[in-house]
Amino acid sequence: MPRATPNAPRPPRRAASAPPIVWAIAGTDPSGGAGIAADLKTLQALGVYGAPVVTAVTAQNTRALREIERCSERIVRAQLRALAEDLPPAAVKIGMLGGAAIVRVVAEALAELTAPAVCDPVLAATVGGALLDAPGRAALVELLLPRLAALTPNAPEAAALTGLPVETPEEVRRAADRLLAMGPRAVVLKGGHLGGRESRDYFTDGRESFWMASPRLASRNTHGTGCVFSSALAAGLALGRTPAEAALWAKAYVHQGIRRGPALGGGRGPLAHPGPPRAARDFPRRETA
Ligand code: PXL
Repeated sequence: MPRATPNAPRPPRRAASAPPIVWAIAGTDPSGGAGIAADLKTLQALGVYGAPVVTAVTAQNTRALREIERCSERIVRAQLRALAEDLPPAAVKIGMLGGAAIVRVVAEALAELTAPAVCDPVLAATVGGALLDAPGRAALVELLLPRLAALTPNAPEAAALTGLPVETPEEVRRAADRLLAMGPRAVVLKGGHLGGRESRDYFTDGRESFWMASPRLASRNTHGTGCVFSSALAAGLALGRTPAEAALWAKAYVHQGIRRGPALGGGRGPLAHPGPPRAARDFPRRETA
């Protein structure tokens, strides 16, 4: 045997066993707090492989949203086809879509898949500014909701999609039931915008309904909580958790992220992404509804 020379390439290491793939279909946010960067950090931290499909580019920071440029249908369709041919997903996360044309392209791609899809019906940015126009909203209701494993609106999004008021616990339940009747197999209506000492989210899949309650944290670091929650839920589904288990895990991940968020920027800062939640205090209390 010849002696190994110092510069000889090392023999290849055995590939690690393949993690489940999650497609993240969303817009970009250069602050890294929200959008597709937040999705990828979340997916990585939770042990799945994130494949990013960009639908729009935004210019924003922790203080304000400045500009949006939507991708063409053509390039979004091409990204989805490239993934479909080579990297089939175990779950799909859908965030900002921008307009009806891209909603249609994404709905067509979902029709070819069996993997569960989670949609965060992104209508506005954390720092203000519309991220989906009115025709896009109508297309989302008509084409996308019926194809989803889970829909994860916050209270203003649930109100916009149903036309119902969403403020009291009873209104939250009624709006979630209405959304469930619009097609998704589960709805998590997030109560982060509703105020109160606790942040209370409502889960229903028509068979099982419960509240997920966590103490509200006094923090500015809530940029992209919607993106992070829906990505964590998709990661849970990709790893074989039920939608209810995945929702509880996702809320724990967001709570941990806000609690440990780095102090960055002068406005709404990003969450931390230190890995799967483990501390008992990050897990929500589950209350049967
Ligand atoms: O969290 C919703 C969201 C989705 N996508 C982009 C965003 C935001 C919120 O700020 O900026 C690009």
